[in-house]
Amino acid sequence: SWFTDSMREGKPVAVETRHLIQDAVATPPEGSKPASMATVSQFACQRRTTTENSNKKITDAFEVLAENYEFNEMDGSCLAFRRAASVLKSLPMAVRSLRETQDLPCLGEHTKAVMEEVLRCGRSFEVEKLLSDERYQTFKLFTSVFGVGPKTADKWYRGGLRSFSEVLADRSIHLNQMQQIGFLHYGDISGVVSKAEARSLRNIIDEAARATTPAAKVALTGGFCREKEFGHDVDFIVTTPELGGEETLLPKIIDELKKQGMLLYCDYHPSTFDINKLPSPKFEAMDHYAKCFLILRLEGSRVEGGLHIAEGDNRGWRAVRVDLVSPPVDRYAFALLGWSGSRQFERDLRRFARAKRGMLLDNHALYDKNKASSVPPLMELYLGLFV
Ligand code: DCT
Ligand code: MG
Repeated sequence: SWFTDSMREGKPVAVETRHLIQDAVATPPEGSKPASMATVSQFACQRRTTTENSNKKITDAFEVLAENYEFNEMDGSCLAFRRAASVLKSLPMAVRSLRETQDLPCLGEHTKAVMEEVLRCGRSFEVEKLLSDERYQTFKLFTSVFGVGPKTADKWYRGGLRSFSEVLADRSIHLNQMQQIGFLHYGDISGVVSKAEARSLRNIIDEAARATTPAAKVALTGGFCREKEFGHDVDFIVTTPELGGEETLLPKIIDELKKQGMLLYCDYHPSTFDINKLPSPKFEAMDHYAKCFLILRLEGSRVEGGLHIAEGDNRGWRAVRVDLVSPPVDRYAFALLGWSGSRQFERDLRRFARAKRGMLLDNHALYDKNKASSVPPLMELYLGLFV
C-alpha cells in the first residue's frame, strides 16, 4: 500500500489530513466576536465542543423529541432536533430570548417554537405530553434493552405489550441471544459506566491484548476519550504494528477474556475491509473492520474507588458493555477519528469534507475527489501509538 511504501522510502509526513481536521475544528479568528451567536458554524466540527452545556433545559427537550422521531423512524425530523441541540450545546452562554438566536444555523420553525416555550414557561407542552405518552414510555423502556431497536419495540407495542414481565411471559415472542442476555444483565447494562470503570477496562483489554500479541496496542475511544464522565459502553481500538496481524487479534483477545472468566457475551464480526473497494461511494453507518460487541464481567476489586452500582449491591462485580474494533494499522488514524465521536461531530466532519473540501471521509480513508487520490493518514497518530 502507499502507507508501507512511503514508510520504506522515508517520505515526508503527510499533512493534508491534519489540515482538513485543523480547518474543520478551527475556532473563529480573534476579534471576530467569538461569543456572538452570529459566528456559529453550521458544522459541528467547526464549533467549540465541550462537555459543558449552558442550555440544558432546551437541549433536553430537543432530545426527547429527537428520540421520539427516532422511535417513529422519522430520520429527517430526528436529525433536525439533534442538529439544533448540538448548536445550542456549543454556545458559551444560556440563550435568553428567541431574538438572540436569529442568526444561529440549524434552527427551524419547529425547534424555535419548542425553544420559545421553554424560554417562556420553563418547559415545553409538546415534550410534557410525550413524556406521559404510553407509546413513548413503552418504546423508551423496550429500547433500553440491549438488542432491542425501534422495530422490535414497535412489534411488541402493537402486540399489546407494555412491560418487561408481559414480554417475558408472552410465549409467541422469541428473544434472540442478544436480547436474552440484555434482559439477564438489564440492571447493569442500562446503568452508566464510570470513568474509573473505563480506566480499569483499558488495563484489562491492554493486558489481554499483550498476553496474546505482545506488540498489540490499545486505544480508548468513544465518549471516554472526549473526557465524558459517564458512558453507556466503553469503546476501544486495538491493532498491531504488523499489517495483517490485526486479523487474528480480536479472536485471541476474546479467548483470553474467556479464559479469565470475564466473557459474559460476545458478538464477533470478522473484517470485510477491502482496500481495493475504497473510496466507498456512499457512506455506510458501520465500517468494515473486524469488531466485537462484548459484555464483560468487571470485578470491583479492579476498579479504583469501586464499582458504579447501587448501594447495597454486594455482588462485587457488574456487567459492562465493551466494543472492540480492530483496523489494519495503516487505517488506524481514520478508525480513531471515526470512533472518537460524537455522532454529530462525525456526521458534520464528513459533511464538511464533502461540501467544503470536495473530499470523501469515512472510517477507512480520506479521498480527494479533485485529485482523484487518497490522502495518506496522519503519520503522527501512527507514530504516537507505537513509540
Ligand atoms: N459513531 C458514529 N455514528 C453512529 C454511532 C457511533 O459515528 N451512528 C461513532 C462516534 C462515537 C463512537 O462511534 C462510539 O459510539 P457510542 O459508544 O455509541 O458513542 P459514545 O460517544 O461513546 O457515547 P456513550 O458514552 O453513550 O457510549
Ligand atoms: Mg461509547
